[in-house]
Amino acid sequence: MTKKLLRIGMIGYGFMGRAHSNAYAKVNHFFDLEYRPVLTAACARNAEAVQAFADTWGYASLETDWRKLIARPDVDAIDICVPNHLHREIAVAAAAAGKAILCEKPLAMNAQEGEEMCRAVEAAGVPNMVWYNYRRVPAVTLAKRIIDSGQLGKIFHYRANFLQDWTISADVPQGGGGLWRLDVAAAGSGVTGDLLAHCIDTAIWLNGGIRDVTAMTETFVKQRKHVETGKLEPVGIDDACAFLCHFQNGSLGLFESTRYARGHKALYTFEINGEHGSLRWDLHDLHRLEFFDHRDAGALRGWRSIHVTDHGGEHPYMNHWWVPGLQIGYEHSFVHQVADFLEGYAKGQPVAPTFRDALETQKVCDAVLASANQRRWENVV
Ligand code: SOE
Repeated sequence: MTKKLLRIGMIGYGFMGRAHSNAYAKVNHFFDLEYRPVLTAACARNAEAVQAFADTWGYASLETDWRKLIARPDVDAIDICVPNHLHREIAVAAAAAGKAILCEKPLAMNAQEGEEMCRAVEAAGVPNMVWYNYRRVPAVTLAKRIIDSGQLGKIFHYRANFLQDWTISADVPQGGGGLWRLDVAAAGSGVTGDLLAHCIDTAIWLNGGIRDVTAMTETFVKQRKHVETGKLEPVGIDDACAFLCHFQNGSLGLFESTRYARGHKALYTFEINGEHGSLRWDLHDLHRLEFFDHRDAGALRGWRSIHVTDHGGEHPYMNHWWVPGLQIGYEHSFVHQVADFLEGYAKGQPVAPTFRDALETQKVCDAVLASANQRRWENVV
């Protein structure tokens, strides 16, 4: 059957531009879908860089002004892969132009912007999704199924970490194309919006809403050279953040993120403890889910390490890939997200996390930053 086309206009060409383009290129090889994404146009201000990106990934045309991209009738969906401070304006304009929108995380600089983006996509009735990709690592999706089946019983604890070590040197500058994540004007926050946002998105998905938080943040390097001005400028982002919270289901949460944990490159881990059992997951070993069931027979009771690579519908997404036992990795979480998006698009159904879902994460991030600032508990509102 000839596929219907979803013509993609990609804005940005960094790490995420590559991750998403790769997913669009692969999805129809592995998933039987009504729609096929087509790499119609790539857009960025730097014509030379975007040309090189388009050549590598096979985009058919270029734009250097995102407004022109959005105005193009041959583009159906806008993928926003630019620094956070540009998300709102692009998304609101893309919604007004009737485009579907796939926006890189976090949704926005703060919840106020996020709310405006939600209103824009909802008023326009356009499909929208935010790239919180870790939900679709098969082991994480399996964790969701196990929790939803009630096997863990009442939940008491949820804890998550996202640890990196790439900004320890005070010589790393801030700003510009590569290091905008260190520039508060472009990123909005540091590890809270960049890394904890992933942990919060997964946590809300697995364990429900977060009621209130108490947080601390630290900026270890107070000044860094700014790539654009060439001057030493104050650092406005949080280098590290830890917070406690109450979930709406009564369980307690403990979250930590830093870019100063020497030896850790992207150690995202979570653990959830319930009345009957526990689950834990580690991004560095992402195809495994560890499960403990207290109801197992006494002598055999212990942590199981489930290699989440089996077929037969038991292990999420895996029947689309190789033969049982052969694992997949990071990039596949994006392929799964595109596959789910295209399925929802064909059926006219929303695909989570929508902008509205991602706004919940944004609200928690805002409360975390406010709590650290005010040195007190903050409700998530
Ligand atoms: C930061 O280093 C980063 O690339 C985040 O921006 C991504 O969202 C995360 O998945 C990996 O780390």
